[in-house]
Amino acid sequence: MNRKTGRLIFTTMCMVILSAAVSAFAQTSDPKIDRKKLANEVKAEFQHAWNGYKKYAWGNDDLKPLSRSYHNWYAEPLLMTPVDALDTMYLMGLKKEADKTRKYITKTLKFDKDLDVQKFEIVIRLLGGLLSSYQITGDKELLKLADDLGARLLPAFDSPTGLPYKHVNLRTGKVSTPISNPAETGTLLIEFGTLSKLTGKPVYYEKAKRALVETFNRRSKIGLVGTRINVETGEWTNKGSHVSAEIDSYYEYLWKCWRLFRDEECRQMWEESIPVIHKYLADEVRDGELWYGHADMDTGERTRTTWGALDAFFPGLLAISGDLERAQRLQDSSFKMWNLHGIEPEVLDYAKMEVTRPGYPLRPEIIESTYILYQLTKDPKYLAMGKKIWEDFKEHCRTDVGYAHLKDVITKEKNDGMQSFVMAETFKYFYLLFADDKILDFNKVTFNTEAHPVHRTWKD
Ligand code: DMJ
Repeated sequence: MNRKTGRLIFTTMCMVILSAAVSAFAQTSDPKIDRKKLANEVKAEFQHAWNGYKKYAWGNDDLKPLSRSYHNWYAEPLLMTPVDALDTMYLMGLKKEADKTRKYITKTLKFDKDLDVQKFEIVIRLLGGLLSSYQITGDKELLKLADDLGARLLPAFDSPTGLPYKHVNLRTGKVSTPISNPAETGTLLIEFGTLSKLTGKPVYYEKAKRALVETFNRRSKIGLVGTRINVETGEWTNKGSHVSAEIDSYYEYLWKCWRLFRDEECRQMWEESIPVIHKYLADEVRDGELWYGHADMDTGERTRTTWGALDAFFPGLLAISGDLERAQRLQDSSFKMWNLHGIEPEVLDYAKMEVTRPGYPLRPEIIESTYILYQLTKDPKYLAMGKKIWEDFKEHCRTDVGYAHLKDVITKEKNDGMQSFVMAETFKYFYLLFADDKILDFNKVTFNTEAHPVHRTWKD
């Protein structure tokens, strides 16, 4: 064991002991939060949204809750909502409904289609969803589907750099859209790596790992990555650096792939990246509020003072990687953003506390971080935070047939959309926050970026 690994294990052990100590006190200390009641409420609301999907969008990708119709991403549906929702149903104990849905998926879903799909979205939602539900149920048909999908996506990696193209045709393997971003080139290894481990085919791990490393290798001299990259030349086409859209889950997978696969190179890439993020992106405003803004990847100079709904995953990532101090301060900032209008905006200028992009498409990241922080601290503050977020979410986004995006968090005007991630992530994290901790062993699970839980069931 080297010194870094030793330090890491020591820090993790301290966190576990500390969590256990506060846990005994915290679990009984707040009579106002009835976790069981809240968990049941979340489950009932998940069923409400699922029933809306079944009634008005069955067999299609997403429900449109205002027009009571449906939306498909491509010319033919790929069952985004059922696949994304399936493991949430199992975790909520909705076994009968989940079994019915699983059989429907294995009978209906086919990938031999002439569709140019966006590889990243298909990987995190469909490949991730099929693999986690396979691990939960042992249904080999789900693994077969995942293997078929994985093989059809592989041509995307055939670029001169090994960085994958953004789109690939599921039938022909034809690739398109060479301008991609770190989130799309670097958020593949949990899914492809797990597929390798479960099928015994190393090619999946190798291609996705190379894409992650090639992304890291193109960091600037000061160690930051940019927003857009050309996968044919390896040149950056947008040099904005941040932890927000188009970069976010690249960092998430550096840490999580070390955790899931014990891949030492992933840990090293994470350990080289994180101090640079703190140095150039962290920003303190007013009386010691911590936020993370945008900077130029070459000079490190501040370019924007914005934070948003997508960025709100970062406190959770800091927490699981052992930095509880920054994680808690940053989560307070996200919660401040949420409370500004009683629902968080897509983007906020934290220096001025002004909304710059007012939509809210039912994003899960803030509740994901709340759940992680509660698991690691057992501080009832996070239950209270989750309860407030849940109540606002229900009040402003619920419709008669499901949940709807908000066009504007200030006016609370709704938009006609309910993306599949609300079933995979938003309801799941709300539920896991309030439900019995025994439902899922937090110390053994790794969530992909779409909240599909993956377990290390293999031996290296
Ligand atoms: C999800 O599809 C994933 O969490 C992704 O990493 C980011 N965006 C959405 C949810 O906001």
